[in-house]
Amino acid sequence: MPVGTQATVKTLTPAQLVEAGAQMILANTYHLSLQPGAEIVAEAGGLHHFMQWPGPILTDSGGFQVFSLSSLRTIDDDGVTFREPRSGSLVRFTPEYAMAVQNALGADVAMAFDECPPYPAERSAVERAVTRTLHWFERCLAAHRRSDQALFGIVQGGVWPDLRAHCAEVLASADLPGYAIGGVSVGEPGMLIEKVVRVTAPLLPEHKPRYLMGVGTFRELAQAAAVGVDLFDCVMPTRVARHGSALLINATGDRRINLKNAQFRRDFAPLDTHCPCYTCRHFSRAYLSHLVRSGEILAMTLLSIHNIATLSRFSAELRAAIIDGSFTQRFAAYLQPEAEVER
Ligand code: PRF
Ligand code: ZN
Repeated sequence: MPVGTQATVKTLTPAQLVEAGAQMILANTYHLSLQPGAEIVAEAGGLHHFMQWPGPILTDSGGFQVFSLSSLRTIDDDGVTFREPRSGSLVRFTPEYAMAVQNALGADVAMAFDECPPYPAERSAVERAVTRTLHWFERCLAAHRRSDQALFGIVQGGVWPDLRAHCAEVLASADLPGYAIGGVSVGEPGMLIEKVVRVTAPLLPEHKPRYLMGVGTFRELAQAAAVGVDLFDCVMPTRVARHGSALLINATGDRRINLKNAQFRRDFAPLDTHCPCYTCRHFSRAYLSHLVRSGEILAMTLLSIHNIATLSRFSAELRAAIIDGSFTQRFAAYLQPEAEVER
């Protein structure tokens, strides 16, 4: 899922997103509850209609954003109070409020309101976060009002396998339509991300979607898919695009190029000769380099199209390789520890 925090995947129209191969997008309860507010989106007929996105939408619950974006937050067993950066006013998020907002936004998938501890964190703090996340999950379930909206639970537990197992077991007993692995990619080294996902994914029901939140790179996607993760969201492809970088991938691995680099000023080849995206069908690296150097908005759009197309194609290749049995062989380079591949 490309990330459309503010009910827009930055710089792209829905038509451009569809053409780039995006199937489902993510939007944020935290941001949309502050601006324009859930009532306005509901009055517009819901998020799909408001933003004119034809495919499925998932809204994150705001739990993670409250913890990562707000200053002066205080957390108690009932919810979180924080200072809203724009107005400076105090805002309160509870599981009931997060569900009311998500019900009003009307995405296809709503996420439970969770507590995502940072890394590193004391084990006792992570234990408390798991207990809270599970209590809050029960309250989300009770407050959820829409039969046309799936509610996914979120597994927390930091880097402790027993806490992950406990959280996963309690959530799995609720027989939900889907499950997420939260609390990873919060500053820990790549090896730990892989390990936490490897121990957590198999604890979640095999026939329900497993969603790894806020991940990731090609390597992280391949490693997580290898242990049974189905769904991802990440700002990386669109964020690096807005900073002038393109993602490139071939049989031997992936890399990032920054179009500001002098070597591209007279490079009249497309970003990737094998990429069928709109950007690669029409424009040269030299033109993109010129747009980036000139600070033109079109650079962000064209690079975002290519980066989303590239990650969409990579996801499609992961799916195809799972189905035809070639996964382990085809993605071998990504399934080894990073140091061995990059040397
Ligand atoms: N919880 C929620 N959203 C998230 C995360 C989480 O733990 C993460 C962690 N990578 C990203 N987005 N609700
Ligand atoms: Zn392309």
